[in-house]
Amino acid sequence: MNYKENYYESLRRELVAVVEQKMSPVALKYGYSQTGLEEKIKWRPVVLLLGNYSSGKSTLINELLGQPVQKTGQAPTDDSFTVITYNEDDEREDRDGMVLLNDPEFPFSSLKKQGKRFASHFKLKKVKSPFLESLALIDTPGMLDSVSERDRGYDYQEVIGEFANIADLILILFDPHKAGTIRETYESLRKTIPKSTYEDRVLFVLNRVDECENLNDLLRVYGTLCWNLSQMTGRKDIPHIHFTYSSENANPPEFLGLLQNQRAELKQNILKAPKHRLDHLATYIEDHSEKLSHFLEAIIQYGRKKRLLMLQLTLLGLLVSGLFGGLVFWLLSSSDLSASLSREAIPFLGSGAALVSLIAWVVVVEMFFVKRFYRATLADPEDLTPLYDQHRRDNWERVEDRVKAYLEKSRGKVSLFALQRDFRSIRRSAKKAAKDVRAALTEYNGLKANGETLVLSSSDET
Ligand SMILES: Nc1nc2c(ncn2[C@@H]2O[C@H](COP(=O)(O)OP(=O)(O)OP(=O)(O)O)[C@@H](O)[C@H]2O)c(=O)[nH]1
Ligand SMILES: [Mg+2]
Repeated sequence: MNYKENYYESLRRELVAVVEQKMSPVALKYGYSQTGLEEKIKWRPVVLLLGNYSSGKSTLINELLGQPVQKTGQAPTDDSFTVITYNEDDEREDRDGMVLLNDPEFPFSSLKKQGKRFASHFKLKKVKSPFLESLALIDTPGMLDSVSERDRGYDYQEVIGEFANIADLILILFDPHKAGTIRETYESLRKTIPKSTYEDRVLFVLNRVDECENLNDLLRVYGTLCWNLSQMTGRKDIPHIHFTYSSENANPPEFLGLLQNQRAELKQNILKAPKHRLDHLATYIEDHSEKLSHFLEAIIQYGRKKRLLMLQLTLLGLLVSGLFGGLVFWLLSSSDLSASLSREAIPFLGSGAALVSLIAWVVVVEMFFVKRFYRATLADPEDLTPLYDQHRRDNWERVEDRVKAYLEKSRGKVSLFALQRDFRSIRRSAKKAAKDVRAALTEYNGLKANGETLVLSSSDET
């Protein structure tokens, strides 16, 4: 390993350690996540290929690997998610979904909740190919507009979201016949990938352009794709789109001479996936620390509101029971009974009445209002958090259900002290990690790639 690779590796380990030691324990404790947050980021760099059926995902993968690993064909060919990773041995090794989901070496355990149907559509192929030396590829079933989630037997959008979280680079392939009909895929990406990294992590590819009859046809397809993309993204600016076609076609139409096949450039970009890993890790920490803080903040707010409500009710209860005790005292002193009672008995009975009414108040009235508050909060948890900008609204959308689930599970009994301590610890470690990582990334990017030479900063030179 040269200096730069060493630097990369130690930085990567450091980031995974921050997630594992600081964030995961809190995330698991409160049910923010069911599996350790580090699980998704500790494996090798991952490139995810998405797109319509027959858009050429598997053909591209075979081309990258230099061998026919994936089945290809004109009709919808593959309904499985296939992870393709490096094998030391020449002989290919395959694993089925169940094994893959349960093996802690891999980052897929959070997909276990998708059930057996998903497991039977999930597999791993270990292939000896130089292309896979520093990354893994994930081939996905083509999008079919006619297939509903029920037909699939698992939640396709959620699965795509989980893979997108793991992936360092995502390719979305279109073809001229179905340019831009992948709203479902797009929606799950939008929900899972932080906006700030979207542009760096997603590559759009218009594939099979050799099937356009002429330049006019290609421009028409490009126009349709741009229109559909802007409809999906809600943005007017169009992302860079790679025009590519398979090298299988030895006789591309003449007009393509005007247009460079960006296949080679695309391959180079895919090979850069490991470079995205550090950025992905830094963003992963920032994103989860923001969401985890928002999650804890909402539960803390619940605890505070409940404490205030109980305090107000207790004060009111003291007042009511005091008045009631006073009333009993006054009634007893002014009634005929006062003669038959000893002098100490009347205040004693008055205080007793006050105490009993206070207990009754706490048990009946206070509990009634606290339960009502609990139910009202579950019905509308948005009251727990100020949503003053779109960023917070987006984050809230991702954590709201988890906040509800925690409140339901704990039946609204939360420990403010522990929550506040954990909240502070997450803020502190994430802030420090994010700052250190950004500084380290700048330094890393300044290092020369060739061997052990590095650009010295002025402080290093002295
Ligand atoms: N002309 C042309 N044909 C292509 C190109 N890429 C793929 N094909 C053909 O298109 C068909 C579909 O390709 P696949 O690679 O199977 O597509 P896919 O996206 O994996 O499809 P599913 O697995 O069904 O989702 C195959 O017959 C390929 O030979 C291309 O660039 N140009
Ligand atoms: Mg395929």
